[in-house]
Amino acid sequence: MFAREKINYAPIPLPDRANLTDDEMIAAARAFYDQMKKRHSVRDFCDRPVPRQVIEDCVRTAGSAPSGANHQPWHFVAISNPAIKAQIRAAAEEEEKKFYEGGGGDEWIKALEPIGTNADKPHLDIAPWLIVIFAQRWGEFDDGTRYKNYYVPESTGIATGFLLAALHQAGLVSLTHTPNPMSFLNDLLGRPKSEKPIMIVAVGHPSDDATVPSVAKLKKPLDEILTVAD
Ligand code: IYR
Repeated sequence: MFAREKINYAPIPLPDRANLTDDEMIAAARAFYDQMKKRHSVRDFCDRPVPRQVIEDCVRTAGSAPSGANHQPWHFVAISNPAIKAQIRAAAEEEEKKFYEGGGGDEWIKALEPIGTNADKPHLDIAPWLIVIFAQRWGEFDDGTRYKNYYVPESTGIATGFLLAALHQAGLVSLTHTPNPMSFLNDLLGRPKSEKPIMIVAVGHPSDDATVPSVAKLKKPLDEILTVAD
């Protein structure tokens, strides 16, 4: 994406400055929290389609995330093709079966009990879209030479967070899914070995009888997650 000669330091005035009053900030921060706390990971999807344009804009949001040296070390593959989704489901369930039959280890499998997960992943078929996030270990200049990427897990993690927030804002539900190992996704989706699949996000609308585990509503209180030094 980058032409080597175009990468130089050239500051521009801060675009899109918000400039809110303190009261406006307080209201805006609370309104965003009120919106985000309604986001849940949902495992029960219905097959209602979602316009491609919505997915594209949510990925645009993800792509606006900050990243190490602004290298944007990510690639997203959005899949609505039923045959490809079925292949992903079959391959993921094969891995999950090994995990839940003991491969994950007793402690991990026990930790998942309150979440109610198991090796069946019907959402990978039913959700109208799967978005796979790939992390790029290195990038390529227009002339084909390689450059190193920095803070790749952090950058792709932030972008994925943006993606989940954007999907929620668009009125959709999502589920992050991380079969282990995930390298089958490179072959299935034709991505180069230099990219590491880090997550599958199932996206769509919830089924009428969708549930979430009650523990999902237990969030650590602020005094547990925040220390203020003032
Ligand atoms: N990858 C498995 C197991 C799993 C692991 C964690 I940590 C979770 O929060 C949920 C599931 C699966 O997707 O079932």
